Amino acid sequence: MEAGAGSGLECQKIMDGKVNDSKNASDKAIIPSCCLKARASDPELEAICHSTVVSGWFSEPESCSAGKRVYFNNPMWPGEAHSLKVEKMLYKEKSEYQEILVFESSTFGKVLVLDGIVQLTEKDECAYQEMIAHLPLCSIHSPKNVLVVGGGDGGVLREISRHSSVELIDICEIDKMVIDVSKKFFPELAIGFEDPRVQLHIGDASEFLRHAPAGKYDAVIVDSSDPVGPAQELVERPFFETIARALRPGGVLCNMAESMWLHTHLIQDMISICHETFKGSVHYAWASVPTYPSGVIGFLICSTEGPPVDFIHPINPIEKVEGGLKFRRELRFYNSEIHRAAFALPSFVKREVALLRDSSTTAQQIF
Ligand code: SPD
Repeated sequence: MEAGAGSGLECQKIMDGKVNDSKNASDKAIIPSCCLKARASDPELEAICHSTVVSGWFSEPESCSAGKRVYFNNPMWPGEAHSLKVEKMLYKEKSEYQEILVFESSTFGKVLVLDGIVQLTEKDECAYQEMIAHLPLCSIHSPKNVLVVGGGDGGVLREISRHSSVELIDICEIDKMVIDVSKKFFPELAIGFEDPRVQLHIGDASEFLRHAPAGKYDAVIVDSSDPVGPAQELVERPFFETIARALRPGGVLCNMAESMWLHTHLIQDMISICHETFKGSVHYAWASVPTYPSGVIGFLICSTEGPPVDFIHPINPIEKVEGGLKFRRELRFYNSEIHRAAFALPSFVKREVALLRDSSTTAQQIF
């Protein structure tokens, strides 16, 4: 199905609140991409999620509001709630952009939550940060200039620092308070900011990219929050176009790309846009992160036109990067076997995502 086409009804169901009735909820378990776009163009429909702790349990999230309506679901994963037992609340504050919450959980260590959504836990953050950094950087020879979009906790910077060939790590984070909170509560991640190669830019990433010299970066890593609220435009075409422009020929993008169990529409949209924008190769990879909805997270990984990039067989394996395995701390999740395995997709994903393209295109050609 073409993006948005025929899905206005689904959009209407959600805006009418019918998504909470059990029949409709089971009919449609994911938010259609048209709704995400509608929200972007109509501030009245902007979804705001709230952190709630009831009887010592944090639930992601208990309630969200869109305009005047309140939903007892997150529109990104309706009909589900993910909970962690809270040992101690450590911090709760509203920044200019979002609500920031930190708590000590019983089983996953400290947890960082933005607008009611878990961003990381001390126990499983290694999987996400290591994958989003090393999938792209191990796929190109000798990366030098890297840009991180978002990533204010510093974990992705920590991982990029393992690459001794890298000379410059620009990071553009919109919310300075996230950085400050990470420095206070998550020193094992915020240590990433101590690397002298890091240049911090506080501001809007689209704006930053529009002013970046064309072809400046070997790799861009988009470590955003979910596309509800401030991160909405990070899944839209103009944003991908500015990234493609900022990359050198044969440069690579790795973008957080949600869950294949929950968001095939959104993944389809992103893949479609990236095929048109990047003109090199476009792949989808995934990893297990137990505290993210459905327990997995995906990565959209693309290259611009130029020297071809073989993402599946890393040309720059981490095991051969000087100090790569142990810089600052040992790798906990990523290795070259996990890298290759991350591109193996379940059959339903190959089928559903392949539907996006014209019927003559097989799943094999896409992945
Ligand atoms: N559903 C949560 C996705 C969060 C992605 N960003 C995590 C930031 C960690 N550096």
